[in-house]
Amino acid sequence: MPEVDVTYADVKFTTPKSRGDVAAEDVTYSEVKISNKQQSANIQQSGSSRRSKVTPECLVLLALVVLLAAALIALGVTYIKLGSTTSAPTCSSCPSCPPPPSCPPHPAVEDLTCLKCEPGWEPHGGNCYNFSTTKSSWNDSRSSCVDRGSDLVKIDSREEQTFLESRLRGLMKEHEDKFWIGLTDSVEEGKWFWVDGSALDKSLSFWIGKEPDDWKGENSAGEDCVRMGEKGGTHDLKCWFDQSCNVFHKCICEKPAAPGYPCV
Ligand SMILES: [Ca+2]
Ligand SMILES: [Ca+2]
Repeated sequence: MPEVDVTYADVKFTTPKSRGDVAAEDVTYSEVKISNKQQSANIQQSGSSRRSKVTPECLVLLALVVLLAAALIALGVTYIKLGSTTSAPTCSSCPSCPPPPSCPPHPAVEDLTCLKCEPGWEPHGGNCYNFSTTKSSWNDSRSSCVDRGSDLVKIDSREEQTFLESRLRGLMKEHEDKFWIGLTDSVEEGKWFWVDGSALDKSLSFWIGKEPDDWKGENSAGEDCVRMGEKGGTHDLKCWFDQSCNVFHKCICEKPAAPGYPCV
């Protein structure tokens, strides 16, 4: 049964007290009926109004939730990226900066300034040189170098020849006070090889005058070993002579300088 009808019945059985009351009853009935209709209409309007207001609010709320979720996801991704970046420290190439523990040590800035030579050896260009004070044959001279972890000098550059030629000027006491170097053609005449087995580079030859001449006046076997030096010096670095290997001379030994700490 509809609620409006119930309200109508309740009003109908109210006892009238006068004509004026009847009129009032009718008015009441009419008013109540209208009132109930209005209430019903209000209820319906309220219901429909509530339904029409909730839908946009829900949509806005839903949109906000979606935006918030997206923001949280983006924030999480950013955090993970930052974490991976900070957990992998970069390996700086700055030589003076200590590398992070996870990085390999800096490549040894090879201690060219810290290369050391033993007492009695002169450093030059990463090598150590010893200028002997005693004289012996070429073979014995070489053996004395090898016994000290070196060999007769091999001249690899014009710069090295310049250094040695200049150095000998101060060491030679007389014209014949020359020094053996590690060059020989004892295996095959005219084929000059250094003690390390490499052939002589003709562009880095410093023969003086008509040398090598393999002169046999002193030894019939000729001259298969090389000595160097001019007491008064040379203007063109040329001061090599071939000489009999049995002649006694001083010698120049050479070996690589050893890296060492501390630098002093
Ligand atoms: Ca050399
Ligand atoms: Ca000669």
